[in-house]
Amino acid sequence: MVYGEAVQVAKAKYPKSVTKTIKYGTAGFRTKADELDFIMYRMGLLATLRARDTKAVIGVMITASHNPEPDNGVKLIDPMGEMLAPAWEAHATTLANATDDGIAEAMATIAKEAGGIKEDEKALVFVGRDTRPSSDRLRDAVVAGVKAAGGEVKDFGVVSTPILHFVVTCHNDGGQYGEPTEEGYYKKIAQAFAKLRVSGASRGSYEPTILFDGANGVGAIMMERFIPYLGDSIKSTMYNKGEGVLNHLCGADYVKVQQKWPEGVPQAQNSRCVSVDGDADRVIYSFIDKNGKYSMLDGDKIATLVAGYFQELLKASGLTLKLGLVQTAYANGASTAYITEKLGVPVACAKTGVKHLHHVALQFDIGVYFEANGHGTVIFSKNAREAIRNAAQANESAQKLSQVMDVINETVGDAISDMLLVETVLHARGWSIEDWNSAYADLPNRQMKVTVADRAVITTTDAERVCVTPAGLQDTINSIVANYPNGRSFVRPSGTEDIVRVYAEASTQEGADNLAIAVGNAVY
Ligand code: NG1
Ligand code: ZN
Repeated sequence: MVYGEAVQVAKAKYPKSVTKTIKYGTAGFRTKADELDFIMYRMGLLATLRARDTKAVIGVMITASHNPEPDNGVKLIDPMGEMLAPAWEAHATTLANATDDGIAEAMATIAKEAGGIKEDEKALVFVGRDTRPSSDRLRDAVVAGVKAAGGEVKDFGVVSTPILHFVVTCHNDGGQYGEPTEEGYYKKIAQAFAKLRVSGASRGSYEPTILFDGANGVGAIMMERFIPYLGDSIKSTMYNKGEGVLNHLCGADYVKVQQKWPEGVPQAQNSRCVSVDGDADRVIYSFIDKNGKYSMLDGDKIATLVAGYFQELLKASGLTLKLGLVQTAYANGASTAYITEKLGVPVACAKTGVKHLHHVALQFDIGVYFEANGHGTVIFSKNAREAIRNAAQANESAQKLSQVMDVINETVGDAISDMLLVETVLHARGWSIEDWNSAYADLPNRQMKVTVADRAVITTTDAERVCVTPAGLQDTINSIVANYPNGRSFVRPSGTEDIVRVYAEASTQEGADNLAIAVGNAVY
């Protein structure tokens, strides 16, 4: 029987242990690690089919990002580093929900729907994992899946999500984007970064010193390996290197959501603290000023800093390329006002989830996209890339643009590459973190989670800023918001948790808190 071995191995080693229906969502599959073995196995099967379908290497990343340590998850990476194509997200859901005996039929149906995938064609799958204790075991399950479907595996071991995206892309484009190895990633980025500061690492109020909060995860390991390549161009002191619990009271998600300094990092005044999340694809900055006041600089601050710098370089180089910024509804209103009114850079709003932002960013020659939580990157159209590289021969600003392009990991949001991008802009401007922070002041805001019987009853439109159902909810939200100066609030069902998220901002923290509570009550 076709795919018979896939069924046999499933029954013998990876039987289905969960009966409830599960869905491949924005974060792939993510849940308690104990419930994931059969899903990992099946994603190994699916990655093999997808590799045959695309005639390219497919990536499988085992991580639950910023979630607590007992969780885990899996995401597939398409050939050019993109998130899995929507039709294949549906296939992933089908295969994950099939019975053990139904696996062969599900695989055959997927193969047929994809236009006839031959079961004996070669397939290569790149696998990476984060530092969770369960990730090693779950890697074995993915490998078993690939092998049962007749494919081959290259295991990158413990690696960040963005490095896996990078190597998949580099392998599939024949090495044009870079060398498809972890070392190739460090080399490409470090070389470009060093060129941007040949005149010395200190400049004006900028000092090349950072405190690095590794969230006790893979980001710390990647950064430690990266440091030798970076030489003196940046001095990073490492904290939360794995001595504590992953993502616990530290890391990008904790710092952003709790708006607190990470534990385990000394509270040095006027020092930049860089926090990454559990798979190193998000980054958040924070600092304590000379008066002891704490400030957090999120994805919006990064996006506006970067977009402003690109605008300046474009102007100086004389290149007429369309620059734009993509945010989500969670972007602080003050950041949107700053970038549109002060800098005059167009801003587009996308639904939550980087694949949506990425898609919208494609409409620009240079698309800067960031979620407020620090996940994002910059992408360049083919036209922009060529124009910049050509102009770089004779023009200093274009040359800088070209080097900045090589610091960026375009394949996906990348905490370490984004950090080096921020450091590049701060260095170019001679800015301290305080200078950067003073560009605009965030509107006070609050995020809340509300548990409801069925979150699917809430549907939204206009990039999730307006509720369509239940009937009347949006009118109620509007009438509540009207009571708060500078008030803005929206609700949407989470794509990764069984909750509804409420976001509110207002001119005071008390106002934002009360607005979130009032809107939360209207949802409940
Ligand atoms: P959900 O749970 O759909 O809000 C969260 C984040 C997203 C994205 C995904 C994937 C917020 C408000 N939401 O999505 O931005 O990062 O997880 O990990 O931060
Ligand atoms: Zn992450």
